[in-house]
Amino acid sequence: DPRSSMSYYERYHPLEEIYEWINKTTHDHSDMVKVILIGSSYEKRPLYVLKLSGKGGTQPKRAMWIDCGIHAREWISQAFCLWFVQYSVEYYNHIPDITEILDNMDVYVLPVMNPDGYKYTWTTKRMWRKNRSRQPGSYCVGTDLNRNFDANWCTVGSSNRACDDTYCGQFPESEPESEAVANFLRSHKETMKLYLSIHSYSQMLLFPYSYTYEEADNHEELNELAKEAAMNIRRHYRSFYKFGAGAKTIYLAPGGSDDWAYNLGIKYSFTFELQDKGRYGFLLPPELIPNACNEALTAVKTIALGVIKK
Ligand code: ING
Ligand code: ZN
Repeated sequence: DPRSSMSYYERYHPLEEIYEWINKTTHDHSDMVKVILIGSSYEKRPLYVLKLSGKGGTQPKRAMWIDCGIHAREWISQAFCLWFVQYSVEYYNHIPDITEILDNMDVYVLPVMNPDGYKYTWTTKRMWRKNRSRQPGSYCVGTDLNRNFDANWCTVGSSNRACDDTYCGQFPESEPESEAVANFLRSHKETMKLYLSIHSYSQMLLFPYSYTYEEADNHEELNELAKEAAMNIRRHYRSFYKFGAGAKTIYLAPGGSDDWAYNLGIKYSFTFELQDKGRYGFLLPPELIPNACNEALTAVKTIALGVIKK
């Protein structure tokens, strides 16, 4: 059975397995990986961030952030965070690009930003997007965590109705998951140089703004980094990724994490939409995990190295 030879990283994993994986990875690579509890979800599940660090480079270290699984049903996203951490611990000091990245930046990885929603997609409703918070005066459940940040919050492109998939929540950072991420980034804003948020699907490399059609101050710089990443993906994997400011490239969407991080002062801020372009959509078959993750890895490395060289 060829399936039995598929690696751990070529499969999707339920939440409990990911928690076990976090535990095992931090123990097996205690020289490189530290675990940080940044908060807990609405249903009181822990939000663990893995801090990856190399030995070299100059101090104090700059840092970058990657979150996965803001949206529950985008399973390739959570799978990518595991893939990225595994690649980092396996190839640090063996492959130059990841070595250079980890020698120059601490990398904070949040593999499952929305654990309650992720759990729910495994047990009850595969196409769930939001978290699982209860809303006063409504039978509907859940806030869209990527509409809950304080960036033109709850304007056009999101909904103030609790039953909708893009419900913005009661107020900015009303949700424990978005509040935990925002608090962590605020407390690390001096060193944090790059923010990355991993979603699916549609194969796009997006950057601020999504809440307005206006261009970011360093639009050209962001566009060049995204273009280089898309070119590298095309060269290596023959896959096409669009790139551009969120509002013009995908749709107007206020309250997103990348726009908020950008306005906080993290001037290199991106949202990746991984495979595919709609054939399978959120139900990307596990056979496609390696290619999807390698494409995303190419984009992460291209952009991180570009930021390091600035
Ligand atoms: N797409 C994102 C969403 O939250 C996005 C697009 C990017 C919105 C950046 C805001 C900021 O709708 C998916 N697939 O979730
Ligand atoms: Zn998403």
